[in-house]
Amino acid sequence: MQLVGMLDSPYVRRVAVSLRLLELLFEHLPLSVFSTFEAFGRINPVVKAPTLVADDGTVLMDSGLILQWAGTLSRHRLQPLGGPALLRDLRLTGLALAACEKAVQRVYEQNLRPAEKQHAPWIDRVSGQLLAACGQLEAELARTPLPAPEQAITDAGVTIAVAWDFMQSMVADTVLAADHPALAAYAKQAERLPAFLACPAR
Ligand SMILES: N[C@@H](CCC(=O)N[C@@H](CS)C(=O)NCC(=O)O)C(=O)O
Repeated sequence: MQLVGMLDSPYVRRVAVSLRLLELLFEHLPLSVFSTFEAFGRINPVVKAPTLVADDGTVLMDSGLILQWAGTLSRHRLQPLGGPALLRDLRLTGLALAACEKAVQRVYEQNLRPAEKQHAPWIDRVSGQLLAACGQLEAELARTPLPAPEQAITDAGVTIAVAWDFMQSMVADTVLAADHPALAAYAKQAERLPAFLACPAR
């Protein structure tokens, strides 16, 4: 199978790291949704990253759906089987994905629109949502830490770590590391895992 997209996207990196943790072989095609829009569109006309081209040629989008499919191909699991552990993992994953989405929206608003067309109320709204997601994540990790990533990293752990790296690279002026010590500490540990080291964002 082929994974299409750049690792500076937290969603692409989420999938790449997870495929490695699941011990699934894949070819990585680092195409950009911006600078190589047309080449990307020849593989997936919708031009969404990540895109997975499955072994039978099916073109699949959305990191969560790709991971759902990948999970069926592996003997490993990245999510608890059920019960409160799964519920917590899904909640933390949802918060981390919301943080990614709001950070990406902020970046697109500020980097893709001409300055005179930027809408301050929208930027404020998105920044508030971004901080809300990070604040909830920080509070939950501070109250009940996740297991050390080298012991048992789950989908939530992977998603939190890639989200943190992306936010620190793109919106660190808003999401201050000093205000999120539990998130920063967890992500730092996760980034030392071989699966993360093999998928550098930059
Ligand atoms: N919910 C999607 C979000 C993916 C996403 O928004 N990817 C961005 C790159 S970070 C993208 O494809 N942007 C181009 C576009 O939306 O036109 C997922 O989890 O895969």
